[in-house]
Amino acid sequence: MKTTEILLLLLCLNVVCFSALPSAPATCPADLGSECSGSGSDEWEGEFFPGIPKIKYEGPSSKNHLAFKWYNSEEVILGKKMKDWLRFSVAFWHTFRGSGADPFGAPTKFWPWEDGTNSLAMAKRRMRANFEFLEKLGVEWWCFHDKDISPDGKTLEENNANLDEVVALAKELQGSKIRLLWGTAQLFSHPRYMHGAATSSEVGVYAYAAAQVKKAMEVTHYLGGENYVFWGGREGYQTLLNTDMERELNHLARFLEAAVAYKKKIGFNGTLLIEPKPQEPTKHQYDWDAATSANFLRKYGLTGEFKLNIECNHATLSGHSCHHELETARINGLLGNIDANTGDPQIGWDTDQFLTDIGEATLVMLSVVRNGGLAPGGFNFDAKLRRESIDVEDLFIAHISGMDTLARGLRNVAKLIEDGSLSELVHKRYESFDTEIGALIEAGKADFELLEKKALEWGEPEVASGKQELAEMIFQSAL
Ligand code: XUL
Ligand code: CO
Repeated sequence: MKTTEILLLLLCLNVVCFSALPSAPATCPADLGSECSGSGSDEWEGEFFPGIPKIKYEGPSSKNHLAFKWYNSEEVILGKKMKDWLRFSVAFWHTFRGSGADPFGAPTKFWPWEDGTNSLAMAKRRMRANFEFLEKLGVEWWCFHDKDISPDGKTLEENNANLDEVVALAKELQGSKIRLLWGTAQLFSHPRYMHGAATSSEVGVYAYAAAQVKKAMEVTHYLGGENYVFWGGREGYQTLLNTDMERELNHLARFLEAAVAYKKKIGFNGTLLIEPKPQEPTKHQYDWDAATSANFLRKYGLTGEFKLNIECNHATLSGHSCHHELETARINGLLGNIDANTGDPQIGWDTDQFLTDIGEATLVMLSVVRNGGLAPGGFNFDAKLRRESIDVEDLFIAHISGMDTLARGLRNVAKLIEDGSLSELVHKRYESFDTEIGALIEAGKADFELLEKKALEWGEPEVASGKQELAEMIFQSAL
């Protein structure tokens, strides 16, 4: 039996496994980590995606599944090119390391360019595949986790050397056309991070995490990255009985402070982003939602140094809509980037699916337009193919569909703005405040004595209809 088959079998003994393994070609999925080793060449004969053309815009009537129906990159909508509103990015981890494994099943995806190893040569070949994918899809941005683009060595020094080698190739492949939206350090899968990284009870782990983030920030800067992301991973608790929450939050704040200082030291001008998520894998994460994260930044004096990366699936896990989270971030001046994905209404975990709901996409774009765009942030497709989608072309179809959905959302926002009746309805709803007394309230100049005087003078107030169904009707007519 080959090493990879033994590894897959072991994986299946640990979890309930339903797949027929022996027929699967040898491969080494991302989550098997450095157990897979091997040597080979990073070269690859011909194209990684033969038969897939450069994806073009063909318009809404096209039946070609390898064409855009709504996303027309150069078309100007609301004063900006679509590509500048949308700034799409491919997430390396899902698209190139996603194996299709889930808590009950082994990997299902075996891409032709994978040789079954987690070697440096394989990492470089995979990077070449990434850039061909971006070029054919017409996406100008990409995002990575350090651990997904390069294999670990035996020591921190070896890890860093491997990362340098892969990043040097990525820099060459980026050329002048492709840019890095953001980089991040993956501080959650290695066993050392079982208690968290910056919130670990072990000072050695805190230091190791700092060293890993330091390096990830350096390579993000080297690649011209526009942002750097912190996602908690295991920052949080399973039970407060064994957790000193106050101490952990302080450690986290000190860690982020050190990241700000290091960013300045190396001259990295990118935005630092925090990505809220309520739980998973820990029961409670400290960056629960946008409001919690904003308050954390305020309490620890970090406002001004960080923005938020709002992920739609994380929003719904926290019990909010994506639109709510985007608006909360926006009105706090914190909307930096969007991890564009969606969950499944019946499955209560982070399924990271491509967003295909036109209504939701329209609400997302409403916030983005109100924000004047996202730059230097963008839309990172933190989304993966479903376990059952195993053809190479599915990678293209999924991204095309996600891009078209958001493009359609943008077009709908333009329709709503042009029509004007929704904003008129909202404006009308608050018009009782467009008065002398309303202006005093909004300026903070109406004290309780004055308001009591008015209440006595006016008597029982008249209350108008909220027009909720009318708002929904106007919204629906734009979709
Ligand atoms: C996890 C998640 C991550 C971050 C980057 O839920 O969203 O992929 O976006 O670490
Ligand atoms: Co994310």
